[in-house]
Amino acid sequence: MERTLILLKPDAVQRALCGRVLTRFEEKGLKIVGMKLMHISDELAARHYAQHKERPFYAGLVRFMTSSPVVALALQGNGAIAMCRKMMGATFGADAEPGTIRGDFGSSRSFNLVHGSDSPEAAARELALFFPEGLVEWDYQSTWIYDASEEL
Ligand code: 3AN
Repeated sequence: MERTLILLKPDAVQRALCGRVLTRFEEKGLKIVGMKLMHISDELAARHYAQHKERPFYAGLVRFMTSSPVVALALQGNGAIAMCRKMMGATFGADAEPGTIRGDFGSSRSFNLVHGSDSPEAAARELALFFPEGLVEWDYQSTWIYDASEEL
């Protein structure tokens, strides 16, 4: 089982697309083991994007990511990291294939709706940054479908 950090970025939240994007991940079979709406501080953005510090787009990227709330998600599943990256599509919507999240919902060349960890090392680092309190352990139970609450 792998876990990955997904961020629904400020443009996804402002465009009221959180539910639709989250639905795609849930329908694919990924399990939510962490979820919260939060403002990213300048310090957290700097730590999260440390590897891009020297890139020309860094300042704009940090400004964008701290401008409005994001939804931080920890998703779990077999091959979750690569699967989520595939579902996200190419970096910007204008280039992303139809059928991917960025390809279907985005046409910008700077806003791109979602972040997903790109390796097991990045996932471990990023999950610790966004969920220092830890993740939620739980199992799917069919009793919730059949309203057998007295058996819980
Ligand atoms: P991805 O999110 O597809 O893994 P990376 O890792 O190349 O993309 O870049 C990390 C983030 O930096 C991207 N999600 C994007 O928000 C931002 N970014 C990358 N390239 C550019 C660029 N040329 N202009 C503005 N932002 C960029």
